[in-house]
Amino acid sequence: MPDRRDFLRQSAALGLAALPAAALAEAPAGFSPGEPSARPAVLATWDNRAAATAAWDVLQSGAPALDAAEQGVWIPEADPNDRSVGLGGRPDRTGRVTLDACVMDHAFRCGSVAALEDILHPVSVARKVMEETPHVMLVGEGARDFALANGFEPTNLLTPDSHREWREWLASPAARPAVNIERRDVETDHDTIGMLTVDGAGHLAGACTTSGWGYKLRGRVGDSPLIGAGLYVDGEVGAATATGHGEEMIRVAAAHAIVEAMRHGASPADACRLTVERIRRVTPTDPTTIQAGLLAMTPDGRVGGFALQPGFVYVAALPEGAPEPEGAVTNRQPVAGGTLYTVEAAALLS
Ligand code: SD4
Repeated sequence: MPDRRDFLRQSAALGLAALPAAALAEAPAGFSPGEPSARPAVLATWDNRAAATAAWDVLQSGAPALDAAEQGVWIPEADPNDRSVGLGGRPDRTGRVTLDACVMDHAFRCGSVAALEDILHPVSVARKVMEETPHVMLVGEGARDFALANGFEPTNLLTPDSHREWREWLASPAARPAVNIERRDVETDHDTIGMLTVDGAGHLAGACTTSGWGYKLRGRVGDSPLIGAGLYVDGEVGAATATGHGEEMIRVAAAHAIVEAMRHGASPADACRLTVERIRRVTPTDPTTIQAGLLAMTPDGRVGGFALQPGFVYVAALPEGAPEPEGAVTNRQPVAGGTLYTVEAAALLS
């Protein structure tokens, strides 16, 4: 066991100096005796209520956390109106829909795919990579070949609407070559899903899936399929996921940074805040032009989130009797045995 001096030294290195003394005295955060248990629980980025409800129902049936996370994110993957995930997702600038996804469970098992084309449920291909191969990550054509060899059907993911919007984008000034063409004003239409789940046994899992940055350069991969950037799960300490401009999350290994902050005593919301602060401190990009929306969960079902810009909304399904999530709760709706909250996360910038 590291002594307190070691711990304080490590904490300073991690930028945790601002934590209250009470938080520093306790580690790891996942096991604080006396706190009401909030299991099972589901947490997801953006207003993904249908996905959170689906995951909640899977947990209510007694299935493990990983099944819930996978089946929860199937909903936006199959929704043609969701322009950031799966079917109907915005293509790259050459008009091809390329998908990024990953899964991770409490036992450090993880799988991932990046730049995958023609497959409706990249999250399930990621799970297959985890379960059926000695690897963690497959990309591009190799990932597609692996999916087809494992029974996934080829599917055209470019819907007529997203094709039309891409053609309009091509004709717009935004499509012309320019310095910093990849940068643009903060989008308001993100809805990449990162989902964290904990089951009744206290096992955590997570899934993250996206079509990535709309009209990105061909070959661009964001944070969502990267274990440690868009998703990280440590079964003893907690889990974290991210949405927003993936380059920023990659820069600081955001999901891993959040989990490490929790390991050193930070609450889920504080761990997200510390990581957002770090992003703002180190980014070479103008922080007012980027978004980072971060979420975290402990094995006892405590949840929290924090964002760089206002407007980051998340959903949490929690059992009856569990404390409400921190932040501005904008909607409460009943789910079997619990409540589904929509929460506007606190933000660093105004
Ligand atoms: C990416 N983080 O590819 C993803 C995009 C995202 O909501 O989160 N959109 O950078």
